[in-house]
Amino acid sequence: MSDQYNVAQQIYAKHGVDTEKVLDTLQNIPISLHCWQLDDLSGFEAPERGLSGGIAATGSAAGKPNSKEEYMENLDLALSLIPGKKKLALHAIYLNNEEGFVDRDQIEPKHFTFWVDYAKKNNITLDFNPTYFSHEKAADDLTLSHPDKAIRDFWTEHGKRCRKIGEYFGKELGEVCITNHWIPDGSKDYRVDKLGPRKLLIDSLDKIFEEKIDPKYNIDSLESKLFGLGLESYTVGSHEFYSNYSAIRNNSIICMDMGHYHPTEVVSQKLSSYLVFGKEVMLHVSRPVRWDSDHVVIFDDELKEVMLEIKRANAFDKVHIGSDYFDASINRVAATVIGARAIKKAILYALLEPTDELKKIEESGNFTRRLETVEEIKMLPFGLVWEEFCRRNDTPCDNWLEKAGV
Ligand code: RNT
Ligand code: ZN
Repeated sequence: MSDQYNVAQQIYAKHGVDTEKVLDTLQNIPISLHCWQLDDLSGFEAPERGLSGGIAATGSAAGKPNSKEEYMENLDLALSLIPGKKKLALHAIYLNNEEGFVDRDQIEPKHFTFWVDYAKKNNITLDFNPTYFSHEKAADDLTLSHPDKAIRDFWTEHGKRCRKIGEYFGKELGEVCITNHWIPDGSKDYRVDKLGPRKLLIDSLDKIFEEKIDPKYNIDSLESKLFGLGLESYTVGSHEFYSNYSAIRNNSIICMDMGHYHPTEVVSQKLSSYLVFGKEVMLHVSRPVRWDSDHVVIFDDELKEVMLEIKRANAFDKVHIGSDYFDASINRVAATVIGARAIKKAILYALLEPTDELKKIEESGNFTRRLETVEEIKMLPFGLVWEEFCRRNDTPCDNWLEKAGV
């Protein structure tokens, strides 16, 4: 234990915060690291195939992995630089198809056994994402809501199979897998019939979720979006659509991506409206910049605010925290690590908040005092506790870029 940490411990104790308890709690809150920042979402299915569906990884930094082996080495390195508990969020295109091409409606757990082995070896667990894009059957940017039944059936089959893979991960690894469904479906320009595609989407989702799967092993989340690149005018799977679908059907939870709302609309303000109903929520921690939804996450105000909301609601067991960003303009391993560390820092920051003290002031009705206290506690020595966390996890706390040879 460093002297500096001891000082921080005493300062926080004066505010009624036990830093030892906080460090224990932080240790066990997993973040689900997305696998796709490391290779611009190329995957192993057909890496030469470009991205579709209104998402893009832009930039030309060197170091994109040239093989699966290189990819796995980079993943090892990234994981070693992120302190604390981790899950890994896979996409369906990161399958093993070394024995021949396997289409999305054909994937099975056996194409992912190497990930289960990897997870066991690295003491992590897994989440999953169907890949409803970057495929010739998604060329119209319509999948589960496509007017052509054959195309809808293809993607419905993909969704069903992904849930079974999620169940397999959950059984093998002893921790629930969140299978997160995001579809690109939308329209670039003015859409007249906005109801029709949503009816088709309801129907496809009902089919995907027909089979009950034990939520001990797999939970499905539905990720909404405001708009995609080239799909600016209409998104079938909007926030309102999925909120209603999951509440009415009670067969899934919502995934809120922090980059998927209007610029002045923030996830931190929405969370409590789900938590108050006892709902679980999946989070995609991302960073919107103007029209882009996927910049590398940094330790900014909204990230802190989101974690504070979870902490104040005592809901770290209800909110599944995953990352989601892609940037090809900087080193990809470093980008992965910078974002993940920012998320962990924000969780720590939230856990260290003297929430009881603040709530008491609020209840007293002294709002001047409330604002003053909120401002002053921002100066508490949170960084010293972060250093201690990194130290206890044998992870560098500064200059890790050089230390790791990134
Ligand atoms: C896209 C969604 C989605 C994707 C991943 C790759 O806007 O955020 O989560 O980023 O599925
Ligand atoms: Zn997302």
